[in-house]
Amino acid sequence: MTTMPHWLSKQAFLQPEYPAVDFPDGSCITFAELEERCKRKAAALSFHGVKEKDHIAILSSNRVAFIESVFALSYLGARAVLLNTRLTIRELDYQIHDGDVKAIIYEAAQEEKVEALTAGDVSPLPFHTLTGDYTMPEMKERIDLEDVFTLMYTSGTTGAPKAVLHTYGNHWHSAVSSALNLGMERRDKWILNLPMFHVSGFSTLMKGVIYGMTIEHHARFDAQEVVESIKHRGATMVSGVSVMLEELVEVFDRDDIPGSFRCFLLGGGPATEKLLNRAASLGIPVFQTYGMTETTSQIATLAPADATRKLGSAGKALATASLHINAAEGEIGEILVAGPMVSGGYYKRDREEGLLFATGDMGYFDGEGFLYLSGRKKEMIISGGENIYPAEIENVLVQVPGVSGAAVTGMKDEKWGEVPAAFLTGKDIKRDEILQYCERHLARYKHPAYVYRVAELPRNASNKVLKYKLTEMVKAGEC
Ligand code: S0N
Ligand code: AMP
Ligand code: MG
Repeated sequence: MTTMPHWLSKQAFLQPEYPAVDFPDGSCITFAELEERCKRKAAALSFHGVKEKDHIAILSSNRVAFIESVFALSYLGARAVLLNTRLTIRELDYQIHDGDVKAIIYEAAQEEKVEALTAGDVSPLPFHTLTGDYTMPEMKERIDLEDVFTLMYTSGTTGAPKAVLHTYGNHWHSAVSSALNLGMERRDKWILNLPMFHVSGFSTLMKGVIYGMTIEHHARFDAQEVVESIKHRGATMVSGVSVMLEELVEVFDRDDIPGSFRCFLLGGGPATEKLLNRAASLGIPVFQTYGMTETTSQIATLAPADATRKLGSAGKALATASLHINAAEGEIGEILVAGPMVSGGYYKRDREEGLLFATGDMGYFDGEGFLYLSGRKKEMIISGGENIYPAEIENVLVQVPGVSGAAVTGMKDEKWGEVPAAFLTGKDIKRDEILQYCERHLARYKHPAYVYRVAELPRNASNKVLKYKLTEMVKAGEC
């Protein structure tokens, strides 16, 4: 057991008056205020019956109440199950049920969905019920690195979502290893505009309290707002996915940008060379990174110093991590990873044997040990940084009356990088009806952008659908 003082209480003690969270309107919350607010929320949650080890869901876009809830849960030793606000009621029901969620904390905008949930006995806790004065319960002032802190859902090849378990140790080592790689400067300020329900946004929040660094909270991504923060409010770092950087290069004026802006951490999916070159020509200090929910964000990162020489590489493993390729030297193989930030496994699923985690991503090392990603072994589509598993969509599509067979694959997309395309067999297939059905069952970003009716699905000898053939059929104008 390795314990340490609670990260937030520690910063509130060390630098009570220092801004923990800044806002674009110039207001801020100090570390002392944030600690106070989180403990008040912990008292409210305790009043509502939340106890140590309980699984409590949070369904919210980026908000201060989200941040408060996260640390309130930690002060009670409860675990946060982070839910994607874009999901439908059915998708949420699945995760809430699978995650053994006891109560759900949510923002007003999610009320309709929460009221329609059918999964078990889940207490609804809208943010507005968690204010007020309640008796302070005993707070967990020490963090045990082995305790589970968060659960975040990702899908698998079968289409059934599973919860990645993150311990405090995973988050701690992720933040510390990132700092060993990117360095830390006294006045660093990291813009938080990626969703906190993803590890991309959540890890920025962790860095804030672990480093004692200010985060600038943005309710959502807005390229102009990012530029304003860098130009006028001293933001030095920001994380984003490709589609965000694409927008940023459109509004970015290199002459206006102060030297204090030192990092755009680009992750969550591939980036085109065109985008990387454009960003480099504008002087945007892009650090390309490779990471996933299971690795609690970054596990490898490329510094701008190497960015031109190693264009497109995801760099080298962070100090505490290691990367391996399951193939002969220099050849493409599956990327295997290890390190203290790598999750120990999924909730209620058997732990994989062995030290290395098989990522399902394919890649190779160049002669100097730089990692290049070259595709995926797992069938996954990444649309604007959101992962989509074809099986999940296929399982829904075959339920539509008239559809006898369904196969989904990713197609290149100018804006989102990739989007799902559905290939269906059956009679009387109407695109509108398909999409209407999807509306109830799948988050919008999972809806097929293209629906093709085909006479039959191309299969191999063992009856597996040959997805690459589907793309070829489209290119050849055969569907
Ligand atoms: C790109 C974002 C911001 C777009 O969202 P926006 O503009 O807010 O959309 P809305 O106004 O809500 O909706 C407008 C219409 O667009 C559709 N839509 C929205 N998003 C998508 C999407 N991704 N794909 C397809 N369509 C989308 C809406 O449905 C709506 O359409 P209609 O009107 O028809 O309903 C947003 O998508 C976003 O925030 N993306 C990023 C998500 C993310 O964080 N992904 C990363 C997940 N991975 C990880 O967490 C691990 C990697 C990691 O940690 C990391 C990642 C990046 C950088 C650093 C790190 C790190 O290691 O630290
Ligand atoms: P998530 O499960 O949402 O954390 O997404 C992680 C996945 O995004 C990885 O398994 C990769 O497939 C993909 N990914 C992350 N970083 C990169 C990168 N630098 N280049 C290409 N794909 C990436
Ligand atoms: Mg938008």
